[in-house]
Amino acid sequence: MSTLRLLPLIVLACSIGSGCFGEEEEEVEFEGDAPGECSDGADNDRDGLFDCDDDDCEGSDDCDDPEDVSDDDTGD
Ligand SMILES: [Ca+2]
Ligand SMILES: [Ca+2]
Ligand SMILES: [Ca+2]
Repeated sequence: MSTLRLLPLIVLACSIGSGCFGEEEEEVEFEGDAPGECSDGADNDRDGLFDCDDDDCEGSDDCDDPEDVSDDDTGD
């Protein structure tokens, strides 16, 4: 049995299965996976959404106010 004969099969399996040619799985980054990322003004996971606009920052300390109460006219 020749290894050469198997080579096309291996290449085929690699192209289908993805990841044979150094395609290392990158760590999935998301906004807010590190402290301060939800308020650093950067799109940390490069999905087009910045800081509190990113769903990933939902519920973080930096985005704690779900309702914007800027029109609070209680004026005590
Ligand atoms: Ca950010
Ligand atoms: Ca983002
Ligand atoms: Ca995101």
